[in-house]
Parts: sequence; C-alpha cells; structure tokens
Amino acid sequence: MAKENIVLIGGGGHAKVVIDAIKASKKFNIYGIVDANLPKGKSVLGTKVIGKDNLLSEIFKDGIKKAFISIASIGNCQTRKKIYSNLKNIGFQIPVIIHPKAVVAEDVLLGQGTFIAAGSVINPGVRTGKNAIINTSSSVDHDCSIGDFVHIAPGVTLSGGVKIGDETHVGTGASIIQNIKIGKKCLVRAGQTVIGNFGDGIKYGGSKK
Ligand code: JB2
Repeated sequence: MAKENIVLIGGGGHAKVVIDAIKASKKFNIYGIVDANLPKGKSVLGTKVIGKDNLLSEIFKDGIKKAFISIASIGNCQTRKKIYSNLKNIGFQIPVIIHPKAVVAEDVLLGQGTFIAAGSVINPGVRTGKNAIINTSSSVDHDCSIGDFVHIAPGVTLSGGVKIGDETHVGTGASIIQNIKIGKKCLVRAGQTVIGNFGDGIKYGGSKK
C-alpha cells in the first residue's frame, strides 16, 4: 500500500531527527518541508524545502492531509503553538511520530503531534498532551503526565509519577525524582536534579534569570 504523504513544518536541527524517525518508521512519505527562512530547493537529509507557510492551504487543497511540526524551539514553544493552531485551522491531521527504536508501553496515551525520538523509554501509564517532544534517549517512567507543547530534551530522566505542566522545557540531562510536580511554562535548566515541586513560570537552576 502506498504511504500517505506528510508535510513538515521547519527544516532545522530538529527536522533532521524527525525526518530520520519518519524514514525509519516507514509510515509516511515526506512530501516536502515548509520553512520560514530556508531557500526553496534546499535539501535537508534528502527532503526538499518547497516554500513557506503560506503554501500550506494550497498543499492541503491538493490532497496532503497530514502535517507535522519539525521544530523544537528550545525553551520557547510559542512558535510551535502558533504553527499547531494554523495547521488545525487549515484542517490538517497531525499524527504521532515514534522512532521504531523507542520503547513505548502498550497503554501509553500520546496527544496529537507528539514526537518520540530514538532511544527513549516511555513506561506504562504515561500520558502526553498535544505536540509534546520526548527527545533522544530520555526516560519517562510509569504514570508520568506530560503537558501540551512540553519539550523533554535529550537524556532527561523522569522517575515514576512526575507531572510536567503545559509549555515547560526540561533541559538536556535533567533528572526529576518520583511524584514531583512542575508547573506550566517552567524551565528546568540542563543537568539539574529536581527533588521538590515548583509552580508555574519558574526557571530552575543556574544563575540566569
Ligand atoms: O513559523 C515558522 C518558523 N519559525 C522558524 N514556520 C516555518 N515553516 N518555519 C519556521 N522556522 C524555521 O524552523 C527556521 O527558519 C529554521 O529553519 C527552523 C528551526 O531550526 P533550528 O535548528 O533553529 O531549531 P530546531 O528547533 O529545529 O532545533 C533546535 O532544537 C533541537 C532540540 C536545534 O538547536 C537542535 O540542535 C536541537 N537538537
């Protein structure tokens, strides 16, 4: 059976990881990339940039019904939120993409547009909201709850029952012990160890505001 076409939004660093996962999973044919800045015709891992976001309505009318956000936008998910809402307004379906070398337990529930990268382990009872990113080699243990537009960066460890609020970024290599609650729009800086709860809008670790 022919693979369904999918258009990608964004052709930077994260797109390479997404393209690799899509190719490995063999579920979709990548139709092309729309990117706000890259020149038309540029190749990203063999996939061409076909234009900018104003092409999306036309692409949808031409019969491409699936789209995926291939931008991670570290520490600021406003770009992803804006793109997600534009895609939904046009009518696109935004699937879940899982690298086949991730381990995802049977009962895990993943929100629309969630990306699960290679080497990550998602244990039973985990839930994600929409457009969450569980990045390379991260470990999300049983019963964790991950909000909308959250980015769990490479190498993060979440023990069982951790709750991460919407739009929070957990930086590379951070570790969070069991049953901790982190609020919305927080930043856990790379490499931090979190052993206590914190509320919305907190930037945790390091000396920067
Ligand atoms: O509104 C937009 C838009 N805003 C930025 N629409 C579209 N279609 N494209 C947009 N872009 C494009 O996303 C930029 O022009 C750029 O080509 C791309 C973002 O690439 P960048 O490499 O800056 O960020 P990323 O989120 O793909 O990857 C970062 O985060 C990853 C987690 C990188 O720093 C990676 O190294 C990292 N692994």
